[in-house]
Amino acid sequence: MRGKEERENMRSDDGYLPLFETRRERVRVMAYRVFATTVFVGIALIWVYRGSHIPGAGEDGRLGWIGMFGAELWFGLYWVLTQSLRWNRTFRFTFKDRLSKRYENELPKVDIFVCTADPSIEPPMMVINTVLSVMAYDYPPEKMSVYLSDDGGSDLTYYALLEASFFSKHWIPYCKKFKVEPRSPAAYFLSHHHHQSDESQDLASIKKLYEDMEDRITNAVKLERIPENIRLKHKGFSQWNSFSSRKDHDTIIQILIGGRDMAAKDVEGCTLPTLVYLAREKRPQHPHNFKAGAMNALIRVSSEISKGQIILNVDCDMYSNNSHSVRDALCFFMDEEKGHEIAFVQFPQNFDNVTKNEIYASSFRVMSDVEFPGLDGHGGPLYIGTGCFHRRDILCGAKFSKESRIQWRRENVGNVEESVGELEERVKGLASCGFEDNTQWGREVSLSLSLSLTHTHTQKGYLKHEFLPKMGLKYGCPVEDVITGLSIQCKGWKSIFYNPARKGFLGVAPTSLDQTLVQHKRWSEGDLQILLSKYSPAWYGLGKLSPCLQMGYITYCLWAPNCFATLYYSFVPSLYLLRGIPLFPQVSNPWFIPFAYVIIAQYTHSLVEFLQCSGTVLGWWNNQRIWLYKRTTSYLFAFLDTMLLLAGFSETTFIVTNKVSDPDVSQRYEQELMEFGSAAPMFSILATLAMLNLIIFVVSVVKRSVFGIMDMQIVLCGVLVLINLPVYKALFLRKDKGKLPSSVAAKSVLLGLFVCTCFVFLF
Ligand SMILES: *[C@@H]1O[C@H](CO)[C@@H](O)[C@H](O)[C@H]1NC(C)=O
Ligand SMILES: CC(=O)N[C@H]1CO[C@H](CO)[C@@H](O)[C@@H]1O
Repeated sequence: MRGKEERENMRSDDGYLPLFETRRERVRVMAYRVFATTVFVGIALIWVYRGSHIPGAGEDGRLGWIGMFGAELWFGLYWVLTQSLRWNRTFRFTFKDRLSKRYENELPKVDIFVCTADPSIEPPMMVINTVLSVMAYDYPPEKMSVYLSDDGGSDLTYYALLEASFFSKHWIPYCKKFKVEPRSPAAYFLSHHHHQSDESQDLASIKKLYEDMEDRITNAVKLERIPENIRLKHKGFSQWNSFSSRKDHDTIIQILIGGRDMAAKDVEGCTLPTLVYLAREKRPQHPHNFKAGAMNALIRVSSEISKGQIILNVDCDMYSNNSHSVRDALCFFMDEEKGHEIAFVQFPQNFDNVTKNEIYASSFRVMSDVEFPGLDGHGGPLYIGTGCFHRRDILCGAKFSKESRIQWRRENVGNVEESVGELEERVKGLASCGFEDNTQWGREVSLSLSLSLTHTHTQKGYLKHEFLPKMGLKYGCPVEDVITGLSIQCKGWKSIFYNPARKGFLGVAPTSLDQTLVQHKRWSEGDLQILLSKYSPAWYGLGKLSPCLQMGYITYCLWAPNCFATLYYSFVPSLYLLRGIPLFPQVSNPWFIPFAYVIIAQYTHSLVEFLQCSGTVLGWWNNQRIWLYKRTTSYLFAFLDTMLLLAGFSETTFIVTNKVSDPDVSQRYEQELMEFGSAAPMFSILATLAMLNLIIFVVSVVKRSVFGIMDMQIVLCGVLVLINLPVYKALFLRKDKGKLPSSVAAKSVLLGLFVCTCFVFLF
């Protein structure tokens, strides 16, 4: 009641002041629309030219020409789809002072989920730095609970978390006293090792505590076991007595801080946030559904322990770089006017280890600064699995209604009489394998479902479930996050993209080409599966999402099929060059103009856009290279694997990206030297394409004088050679371990020569 009165007073006295503001870029967007229209005219002219100049039957190059037409049709149509991302960019700004003025005493509870899966590639020290950074949020500690889900079920991770719980008693008050940023100890000490000024005394002592802890943990990790004295001292370790393997164990749950008898205070006597360790039950015969399964177990367990109305989830490598992010997110959810429609607030993925020229294009600059703000203008960005705040009720299937207002009142959960031990026992079952059987949790989104006819759904009983709320994250898709976000948006909820100047979360970007390509394979594969699933943005989203948002989703879903047009363009024109068959108009031909215009305009625009997102020219060039490599390898493999999956030959897999690399690799990464180092099939494709183009380029230049002819095929071939320079270096010049193995070199040269010879003599 009181809240309502205040709100009305606020309106009458000083007008209604929203908690966040939305700005649209009108002038720039208008200018962009004009520009895009001219590019579209160019594209249309290219289509007309291709369609009207097809060589007759029996003429040279007819097949190649038709292929070019197909590729350009695809490129053009795909370009049209991507326009949705640039048509209506929207930026958000929050007013945290208004939030605390109005709601400081009514702030909702927030549950923070940190997910880790494997201690060998996600080191416990990294995990606890993330945990400590979110525990130290500038938010009332009694309203905050941090959960670590450990799918590795590792006692080492548990041990590290135990140590972190002790360290937090010193770290959190230190952060508050000196307004420390960022609040991940490792990142903070790294940025503060030079100037030890006024706070030096405290800094030195907290740093000492941290380093001692680090020593103990790294020692335990190195020995792969917990020191006996520690193991005996803390009863939590006894839960590993019945542990047989990470794929086969009981639920392990430990409330390290919080609850009636564990309400620890920090060294200054202040309450600490609740801290919980969870390793859900795993059985070999039971699918565990990867991260989505872990998230769902966390949702259930937390609903008995703290029941925060807001859930934040972060990957274990993404520490908080801004202690105000929770308040930022609440400015959206608690806004009186628009807040009730918002289901989730997504922060961008940023990384603190991208090098200046981002050799693997891993900064996602354009995505964070252009594309996602673009989606936000049409109803909200995708949910990308980390750095995202959700409303619990919506994640658990709440129905959308325009009128409903949520009550931000604190709910008391749990039994006050209950001890921590009893509580732990009680919630164990919620994280068991069998709990989800015959429930709506996760509701599988298998591909075959969408392809079988609707009446078979009824037979299988799917239709009758349709009306029950779907609970939690969806299973059966390598990008469980995107499909979950999509299904939420299809119900009518909105999402928000919030990208503050000081980044909210910083993670670890891949540091080798292999990791980068594998990561993109998973993403593009998952997105393609969404397109083919029941929740396809193309038809399920019809009428539920705004058409532009639909287009935006489809842009990502079509990543994988993009491979064909790009593959075609990256060797067919070159092969035809070898035989002197033109596939493009000559410079003197007026039809040359649309080609030149589209190419120059698009690339200039992309460069300018990249620079506006504070990238470098070389960084842009590297981005173009990765663009090509993703399309010719990751996307191709993703497409093929999805087809195999459709045909029933394979199963969904989930690969966790490695977050540790040996010092050698790190050094090369910092020198921005591309890391190959193995004979992965993807590299063979890259090397062969590179060799093919090199051979053809050399032959063409030798065969005719380059002067006087500005043949687009030569230019294209030359650009492909130029962009592949790091591959040639890795094939023939480099001596370090990151080079391409000589077997790949031999294979690519032979294959390149073979294809060229075949093409010249056989066709
Ligand atoms: C992370 O936080 C620090 C300290 O507040 C700030 O200086 C830095 O710019 C932030 N990093 C990014 C990428 O925003
Ligand atoms: C520039 C930078 O910080 N690079 C680091 C990024 O993270 C990887 C993996 O932890 C390190 O190996 C790099 O040195």
